[in-house]
Amino acid sequence: KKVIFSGMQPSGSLTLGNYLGALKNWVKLQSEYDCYYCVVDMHAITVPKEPKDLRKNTFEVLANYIAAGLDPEQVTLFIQSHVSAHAELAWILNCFAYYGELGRMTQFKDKSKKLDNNAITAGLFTYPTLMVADILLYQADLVPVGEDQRQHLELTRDVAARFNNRFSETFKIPEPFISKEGAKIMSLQEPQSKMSKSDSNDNSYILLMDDADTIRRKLKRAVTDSEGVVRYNENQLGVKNLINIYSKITNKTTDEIVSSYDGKGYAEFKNDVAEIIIEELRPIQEKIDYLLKNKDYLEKIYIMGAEKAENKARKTLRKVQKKVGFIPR
Ligand code: AQP
Repeated sequence: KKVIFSGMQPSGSLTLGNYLGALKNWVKLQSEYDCYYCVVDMHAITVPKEPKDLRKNTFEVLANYIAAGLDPEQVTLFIQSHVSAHAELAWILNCFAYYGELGRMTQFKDKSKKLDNNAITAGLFTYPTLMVADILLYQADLVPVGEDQRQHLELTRDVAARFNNRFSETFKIPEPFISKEGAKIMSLQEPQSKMSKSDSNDNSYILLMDDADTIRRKLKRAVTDSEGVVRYNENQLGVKNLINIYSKITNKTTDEIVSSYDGKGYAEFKNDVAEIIIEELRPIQEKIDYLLKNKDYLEKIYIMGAEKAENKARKTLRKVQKKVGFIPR
């Protein structure tokens, strides 16, 4: 079986963007591939984070994975910090990634712009090499992510090829797996930027855990434009984003959606989008509630997952350590 690796940060609770852009695809791929799905808590401390929130969000993300349909018996679900090979390989790869290359990462540029100078950590800068290590440790063939992660995937391929050329064939060069429609869900408040769970404005995102009234309220407040006509184009980014969400959930084409709102206004359209989201999330939310009340079960899952992940990761790490010249103990 071909291998898949992907992960999400417990930098908050998961958004509709995380779900439609990535998690939904993970579920589709689980029976066909050998999947490693991780909660990347080490990535989540690259920006300031309260320890108690990190613990809470880590449990939530794991519960969200399972509730969205990932089967813990079929895929390997684990927490990144439980497998120390991630940190160990990341250090080595930091010595093969270039300063200039990391400086060109748009996620770093976007995130560092929002922080005070003395809050921009070295960890935020080297975040991409930790992600490179995550992927390469499992010799992943495919990495299902949202469009926003494409650049980090390119870096992963470059660093892997560089290492292979310098020594000998060590890493599999992974392919990104990015579904086209709705690959990037945008903020409801600033539809030119992506929907992000760490956005300070909570009207900008829908969480998988938002209740029906919250979803209705956030949709009512979603930014649109003064055109007043439901159309799919670059001048109506807010409306376009809502059409994408609608399409991704119902599998209707954007054309079908646009024609069904011929002569109707934004209020009715937004109202329908809200109800579609609520229906999609209802069964997931019931499972999330149940899982978060059963932490013992979640603990069993992540312990089992870490053991499986560690076995695979250790093999790659040993190979790499030997190639760079570290003496085995
Ligand atoms: N808006 C989005 N549309 C589509 N896909 C998205 N993803 C994230 N936002 C969108 C995909 O979700 C996965 C998890 O990403 P992550 O948690 O590693 O971090 P991120 O990409 O930085 O996601 P967020 O929600 O924006 O987190 P913060 O706010 O902490 O930075 C990835 O596959 C990503 O592509």
